[in-house]
Amino acid sequence: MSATQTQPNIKSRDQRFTNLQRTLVLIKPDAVQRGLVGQIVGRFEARGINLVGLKLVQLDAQKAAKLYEPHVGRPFYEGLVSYMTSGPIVALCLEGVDTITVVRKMMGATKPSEAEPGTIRGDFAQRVDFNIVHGSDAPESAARELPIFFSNEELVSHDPSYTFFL
Ligand code: RTP
Ligand code: MG
Repeated sequence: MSATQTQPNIKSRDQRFTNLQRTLVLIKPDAVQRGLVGQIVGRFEARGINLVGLKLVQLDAQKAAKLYEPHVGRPFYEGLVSYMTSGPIVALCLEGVDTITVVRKMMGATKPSEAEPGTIRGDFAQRVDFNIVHGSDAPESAARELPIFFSNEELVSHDPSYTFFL
C-alpha cells in the first residue's frame, strides 16, 4: 500500500498479479510419516502462495510410473517408484506469482546435502532418496503432472483476503 492509500488494493487478482502460475507439489511418504505436513504447507501459506488443491493420496505403481515417466531407465527409477508408493503422500496445487520457480527455491537442491538451510530439504532431509518434497520443474511439467492428481473440478479458484496485502 502506498503512503496515501488508505485501503488495500481492491483490484481483482488478475489485475494485481502478472505471471500467475500453478504448480504441483507432493509431500512425499517420508514427510507424511514424520509428521511434517503442517510445517511444509505452512511455509507455502506464509509465503502468500495460494492453495487451490489439496488431497491425501496413496499412489499406485501405475500413477507413479506416469509421474516419473521422464526418469524411466535412470538408475534410481525403481527405488523412486517404490519409495513414492510406500505410503500416503499429500498432493498440493499451489498458485502464485512465478510459483514454479519460487516453490523450487523453497524446496532446495535435490540432494539435501546441497540444499541451503532455510529450504525445506535443507531443514528437514539428509538423503536424496528421502528428500521430502516434489515440485514441478517447468510450466510444461506442471501442465503434465497436475492432471495426474487433480481434475479441473478439484482445483478451486479463489482470491483469499490476505492477498490484498501482497
Ligand atoms: P522432484 O522431481 O522430486 O521435485 O525432484 P527434483 O526435480 O529435484 O529431482 P529429479 O531429478 O526430478 O529426481 C526425482 C527424484 O528422484 C529421486 N532421485 N534419487 N538416488 C539418486 O541419485 C536420486 N536422484 C534423484 C529424488 O527423490 C528426486 O527428488
Ligand atoms: Mg523433478
